[in-house]
This record gives sequence, structure tokens and C-alpha cells, in this order.
Amino acid sequence: EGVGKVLLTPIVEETVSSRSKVTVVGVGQVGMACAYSILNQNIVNEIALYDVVADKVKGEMMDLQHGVLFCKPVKISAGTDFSVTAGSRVIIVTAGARQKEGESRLNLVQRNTDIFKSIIPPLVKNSPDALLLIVSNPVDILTFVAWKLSGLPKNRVIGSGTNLDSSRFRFLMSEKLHLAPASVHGYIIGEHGDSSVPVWSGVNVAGVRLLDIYPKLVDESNPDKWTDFHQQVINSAYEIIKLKGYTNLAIGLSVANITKAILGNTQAVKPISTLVKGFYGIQDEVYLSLPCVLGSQGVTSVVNIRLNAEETEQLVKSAQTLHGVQSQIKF
Ligand code: 6V0
Repeated sequence: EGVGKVLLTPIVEETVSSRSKVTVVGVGQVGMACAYSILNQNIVNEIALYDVVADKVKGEMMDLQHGVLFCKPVKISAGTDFSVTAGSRVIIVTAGARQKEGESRLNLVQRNTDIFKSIIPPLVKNSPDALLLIVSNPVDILTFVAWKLSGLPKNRVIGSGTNLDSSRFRFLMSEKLHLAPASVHGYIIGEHGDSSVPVWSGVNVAGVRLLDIYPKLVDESNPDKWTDFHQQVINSAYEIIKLKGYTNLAIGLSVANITKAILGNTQAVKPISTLVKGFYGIQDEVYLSLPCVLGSQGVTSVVNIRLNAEETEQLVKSAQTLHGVQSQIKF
């Protein structure tokens, strides 16, 4: 009887499903690269954007909405009120200042902690079952800060960590070997940043350890300078910031890759930042990256990789450095 009068005849009331809602907090270069990558992966049914700048968050929402036709249907919402984030499964936090040219990540700590104090409690209140995925720098320390402020169990507060550093590392080695990055396996663990640790002993192609084939792989005398790959990884962000002002595309893809493992409960192993107290003799409550098994609970397990004495020492030293910085933070 509605024909010619109303377009739709409702049968049941529309419900808002939050099956796979993801919130991105901070719609700067990094936040939008995360949102865009996630949109392209067809893994969520809702993306919420939250920022303190009303015009910007609205503009970014509209820009994404206008592309939804070309993706799997996704609801895109946005606002400056925390209610827009309610019912999220994963909350990706990219809010905050970024490094200036030449500035270290550790330098950002108090500025971004102050932002976290105002956002983490209301985010958790609106999404009590969510998992927090921290991206803002210095990511390991801010993941610790978020964990403390959130009151959530440690498995549900993680940082993007060295998933990106490891991807940069594998890319550089893959170019050298003329192989796809996915076929060159290797992990960078520890701090996302200047004190990260490359685990050369584990670098392999199809299970063939490179150190078994080239015992002098990482000797200073090696003219191929494989050790430079690690230095290049460390320098990557500084170099890209100098060249284009910020880094965003690779971190966006890396975050989408982590989000996919969580929402799909895949139990994939990825190097991400987790609470490492008790591992490798680390005594302090610090977050650092280790290969973690990821699923809907966040970190399901940590993979116990064998580290040599030097690698262990570097990891413990990173932990001490971060702990030192953390003890200066004003909560
Ligand atoms: P940006 O482009 O300046 O964006 C930051 C955004 O945060 C802006 O839109 C701000 O309005 C917003 N913001 C500020 N305060 C708040 C608040 N209280 N609530 C919500 N939003 C707020 O910076 P960009 O996107 O380039 O970088 C964001 C963060 O990501 C920085 O801390 C970077 O250092 C960090 N990165 C982390 C990486 C990693 O591997 N973990 C990689 C790249 C950058």
C-alpha cells in the first residue's frame, strides 16, 4: 500500500551492529592512512573517526564516505564527541604531536602523555570490550601509558611496535636478494626506534638461515654491509620526515595488517609492542616488541625466540632506557 507514497516499508527496526567497528583517534597523516588502509582491506563494518578538530574530522569523514561505493559497504562516522567511538572492537590511537625534523621519538613523551590522559579513560568507558592499538610516538612508552590509564588487561593494550621496522628490514633484504619481502623472514624486536634489535640469527629464506650460508653476514669486514640494513631501518623515519615531512603510508598498512589479525582472530605472529616484564630477564614494567601471537583477545602468546648474549643485552638495555624515561613522566 506504500507504492508511490513511501520508498521503504520497514519490517524491523534497524540495529547498529558493532561486530567489527574500528575507531581511529587522531585524523592526521597517520590516522587517515590507517583508516584508508583498513577501508581497503574489507575487514570492518564500521570506521569511526575521532579528533579534537571538528572541521578536519568532518572533512576526512566525508572524503572517505564518498569512496565507500568502491569498497565493501562500511559505515563511516566521525566527531569530536567520544560517543562516536562507542562499541569499538579495536581503537587505534594516532593522536598527538609528531617528531620535528631531527627530533627523537623519546622527546615527544610528555606532550603526548598529556593528550592520552584526556582521551584514554573516556575511550575505554565508551568501549569497555575494546583492544587499544597505540601508534602515537614514542609508541612503546605511550603504550605503557595507555595501559596504565586504561585499567585494561595487558593482552588488550598493544603498540604497533616494530611491525613496521621489520617490514622495512625485510624490504631492504628482499631488494638485495631479488626476492619478495614476504619470502625473506626476519624480525626486528625491542624499541620502535633508535635502540631496536635485529635478530640476524633468525633471518631466513624458506627456512635456510642466511648466517649458515654466509657466516660473515654481519661482520664489519663484509663488503656487502648487511649491518647497514639495520641502520637504514633506524634512519628511515628521519629520512622520510626530511624528504616529505612525515611518514604515514607504510605505518597505515602495518596497522591495517595488525587490525586484520585481531578482527579475524587469525593467531598470526607479528612483532608488536607488548608488556615484556619477565622476558629475557627484564625486571621493569615496559612495553617492547617481541613476536606475538595475535587474535581477538589481542596478544594470545609471545613466541620465545632464542637470542644470543649480545641481542639479549641490547634488549635489556632498551628496557632500562625506556624505564628511565617512564619514571620522569608526570601522570
Ligand atoms: P598529525 O598529522 O599532526 O596528526 C595528529 C592528529 O592528532 C591531528 O589531527 C590532531 O588534531 C590530533 N589530535 C591532537 N590532540 C588530540 C586529542 N586530544 N584527541 C584526538 N586527536 C588529537 O601527526 P601524524 O598523523 O603525522 O602523527 C601522529 C602520531 O603518529 C605521531 O605521534 C607520530 O610520531 C606517530 N607515528 C608513529 C609511527 C609508528 O610507527 N608507531 C609512525 C609514524 C608516525
